[in-house]
Amino acid sequence: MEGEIKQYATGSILPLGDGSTGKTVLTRLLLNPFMESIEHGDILFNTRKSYNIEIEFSSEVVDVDGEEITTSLQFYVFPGQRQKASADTTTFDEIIAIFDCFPAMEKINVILFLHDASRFHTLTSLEMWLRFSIVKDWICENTLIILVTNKIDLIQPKEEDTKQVCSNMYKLIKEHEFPIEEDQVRAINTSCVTLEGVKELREEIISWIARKGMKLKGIR
Ligand SMILES: Nc1nc2c(ncn2[C@@H]2O[C@H](COP(=O)(O)OP(=O)(O)OP(=O)(O)O)[C@@H](O)[C@H]2O)c(=O)[nH]1
Ligand SMILES: [Mg+2]
Repeated sequence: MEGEIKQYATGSILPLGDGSTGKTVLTRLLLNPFMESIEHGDILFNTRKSYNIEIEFSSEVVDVDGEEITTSLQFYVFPGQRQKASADTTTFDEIIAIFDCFPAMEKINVILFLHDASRFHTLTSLEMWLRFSIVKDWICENTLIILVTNKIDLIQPKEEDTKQVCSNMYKLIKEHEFPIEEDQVRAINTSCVTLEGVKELREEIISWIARKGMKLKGIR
């Protein structure tokens, strides 16, 4: 039987940011935008601090210029904690050292730089997270960078702060001669409580990976 050629695109997504900024919760919400409120509540109230890598996948058919692309998202979520809290807890640096050599971690399609709108220092520490991504050489011409201001249900972020950070990030990336355009650094405000911005963020990620992710062909 003759099969039909199917188009696939796959890409990695890396949420980065300090502990408790919402990386794990937001990832779970991005995976399933149609969840029941009971599951939403369970994710919000029962998510614990991460001490290991969390790998999550989802797949969806996306129309790109009239062509159906089966788009797979691969989320690699690490703990935000960089200082050791006690002898038996693990840090971001310890876990990344193990998973660094994953092929999917070589170049990242979407990096989410998350901060918590109610804790200003989590915004200023994004420069450190960006410098880390630069050292790791995760950014390439197919990388979309999104500054995610999370927890906007707690406090409304100042637009000028977000704009300033986006512009500083782009400047730093260009100083290191990464081949990315200014519109590859974007900003989205989210709340994992009200779900504001979550769908918009999901659409940005899926649409980017459908177009710029690794392309494969297969037979249906
Ligand atoms: N009010 C509010 N709380 C949130 C929001 N997003 C996440 N939280 C809460 O913030 C806490 C931390 O969320 P996590 O997703 O565990 O944060 P994380 O960035 O993965 O933290 P680490 O695993 O320590 O790196 C949890 O209690 C969440 O329920 C949000 O948009 N608004
Ligand atoms: Mg976590």
